[in-house]
Amino acid sequence: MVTGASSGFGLETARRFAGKGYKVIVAARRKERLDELKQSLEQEFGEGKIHVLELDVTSEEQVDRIFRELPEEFSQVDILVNNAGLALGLEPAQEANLEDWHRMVDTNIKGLYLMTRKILPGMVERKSGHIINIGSIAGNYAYPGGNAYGATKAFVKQFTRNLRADLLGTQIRVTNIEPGLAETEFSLVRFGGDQEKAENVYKGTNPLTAEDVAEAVVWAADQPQHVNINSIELMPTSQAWAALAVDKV
Ligand code: NDP
Ligand code: 8X3
Repeated sequence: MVTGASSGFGLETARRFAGKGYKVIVAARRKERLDELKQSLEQEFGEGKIHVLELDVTSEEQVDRIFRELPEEFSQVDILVNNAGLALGLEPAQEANLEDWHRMVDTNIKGLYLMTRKILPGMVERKSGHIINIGSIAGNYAYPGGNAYGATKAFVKQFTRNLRADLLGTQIRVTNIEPGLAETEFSLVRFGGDQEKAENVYKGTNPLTAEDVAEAVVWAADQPQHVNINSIELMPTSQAWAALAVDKV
């Protein structure tokens, strides 16, 4: 099951898993996009492989009824990719829009733990499963304007580790994938649909692609059962750390 499969990392991850013969549940809010994805993947990899789940991960009620919506053959989730997420705005904290902060927390934190809490009991019962969270370098390093977004990804990082602690002895694996600059619809969403501003983020950078990140997700899932990849941090070669900033008077 891949959340946020209507675009970017989620879409490419769904494609990779389908290509490897997995049955894939593609979940997101934009159902038309998921329907198109299902059609294209089933044309490529065969009928009956993809199930579309229209889902807003921030809705406890929708997450709660997932299993009532899933056909029998899709009801045992082996791998959950908690990918649905977003950044909104890049203003300094004192100017940030509170509504944006609420939405990032609801999606990146609450959505991720609602999904995890819903899917985990079945995995534990079957003694088999893998939860792959999509964190970010923004959860590891601070940057101006990263404020609430980076903090939501720091939650993803620690939640992943704490899940590992809770799940010791159950055979369930948990992984945090932490990408850096990657060209998807991420910046378009962050800048409220401003195409030019979004394109400028990536101009001349040779950023990561959705395929690069999907490759890391599927690689982590493909490891033998006794190997747990705790985290993978990946950046484009063109991205690195800068010196800490100092305010000189
Ligand atoms: P995209 O904007 O291309 O994709 C985001 C996906 O999340 C969409 O499919 C969207 O689907 C889905 N989504 C958003 N809100 C919800 C919701 N409430 N319920 C269900 N689905 C939702 O961005 P990316 O592919 O880049 O982002 C995927 C993840 O990767 C995010 O968690 C992001 O924070 C993280 N990330 C991105 C990086 C980047 O530079 N691109 C780097 C590091 C991490 P829909 O709108 O149809 O619901
Ligand atoms: C997305 C990467 O650096 O734009 O999580 O926050 S960054």
